Amino acid sequence: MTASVLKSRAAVAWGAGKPLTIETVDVAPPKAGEVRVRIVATGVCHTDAFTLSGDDPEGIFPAILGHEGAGIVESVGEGVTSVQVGDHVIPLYTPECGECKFCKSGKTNLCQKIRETQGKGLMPDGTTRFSIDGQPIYHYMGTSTFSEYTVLPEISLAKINPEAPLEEVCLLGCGVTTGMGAVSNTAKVEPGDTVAVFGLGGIGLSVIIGAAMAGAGRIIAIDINESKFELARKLGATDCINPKDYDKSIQEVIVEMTDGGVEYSFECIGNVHVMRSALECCHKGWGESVIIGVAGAGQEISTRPFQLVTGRVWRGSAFGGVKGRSQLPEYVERYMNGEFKLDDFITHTMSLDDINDAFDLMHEGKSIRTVIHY
Ligand code: NAD
Ligand code: AHE
Ligand code: ZN
Ligand code: ZN
Repeated sequence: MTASVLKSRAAVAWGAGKPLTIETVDVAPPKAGEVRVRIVATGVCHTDAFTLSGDDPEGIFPAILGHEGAGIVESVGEGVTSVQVGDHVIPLYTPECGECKFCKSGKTNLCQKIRETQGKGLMPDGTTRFSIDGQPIYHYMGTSTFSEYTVLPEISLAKINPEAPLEEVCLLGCGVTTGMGAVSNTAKVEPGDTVAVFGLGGIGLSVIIGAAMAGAGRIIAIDINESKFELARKLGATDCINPKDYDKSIQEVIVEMTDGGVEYSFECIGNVHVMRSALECCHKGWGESVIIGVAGAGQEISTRPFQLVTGRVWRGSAFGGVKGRSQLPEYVERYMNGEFKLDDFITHTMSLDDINDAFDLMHEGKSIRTVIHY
């Protein structure tokens, strides 16, 4: 049966700094190579707030934000073969085409097949599938999970175990995979290593899970909001420290605590000053710092080049280095096998109508993840 335009409830971001409003949006049928998905649940990640704030150089409005979702295929466009109606899927903001230079390199998960149009809020053919009374509404990160129905390229979907609870595994669409993957794929933490984690939101706490799984000997968790410490300890942090408790720099504190610095540090905030601290708390000669946090337009990192000359390494990680179509289903299986939990992260659940509260809770430091149920 040929798909037709669907009415969908969606949270629309009309401009930087403005609250989202719930609208009925027209969602066009999927074109060739595209898939329309009914989103069952979506997390709210700090990156959604970052873009809504106006700090994202790629921010474009009006748009439907959201990139940490899970859902069920509603209809498929011509030529789609890898998923069918009824399949359970996780949308991927980092697609995997398998044929571009990046996919073939074996060195990165950053498929570039549709990156240009995705960054402009458009589908690969340069148009949008969302509209209100004929006015186009832009896509976001190729996913737009703050809509009950969304359209994605086939290469932007990971097909997952239909037994997996979508209200939980949606968190594997960004936060938890990003943190765990940064430990195993980007840093490659080894048993006995000392690790420092800056920022204990959904990302930093997932780094802690990954570091504990990797057998890190010491996991130092750093945040200015001490209410995050309890869960950090539960997940495996051995030391929890608040930079505000010291009259010297946090990097000096960590270097003293660790007899010269950590093997690996992770910046999970998006603060360029903390990125410097994260690099400089690394051990001379071999310490590596992984930037995960996303910083606003115009912001730049700095350190003395001597820090790098003397063997520290600065790296970055997007979606934990995970190739979504070939590797994300395995994360779902590992979750289903009880290797790690997701419910610890879900501090709040709510309906789409209340989505602005999810952003407030995040800004107030009261949530780890809010999951929106449709
Ligand atoms: P969050 O808001 O839930 O958590 C951020 C944490 O940092 C909070 O606990 C906050 O108290 C803490 N913090 C803020 N300022 C601090 C400071 N100066 N010192 C110490 N702690 C401080 O955010 P999140 O959803 O966990 O996302 C974290 C960052 O990761 C964001 O920048 C987000 O955009 C980015 N991110 C990147 C990727 C990627 O693929 N690279 C994926 C997801 C999120
Ligand atoms: N649009 C921003 C870049 C934002 C960014 O770095 N996004 C991460 C994912 S954050 C998920 O919560 C990412 O995957 N980056 C790789 C990419 O290709 O965007 C900007 O600064 O322009
Ligand atoms: Zn995210
Ligand atoms: Zn590719």
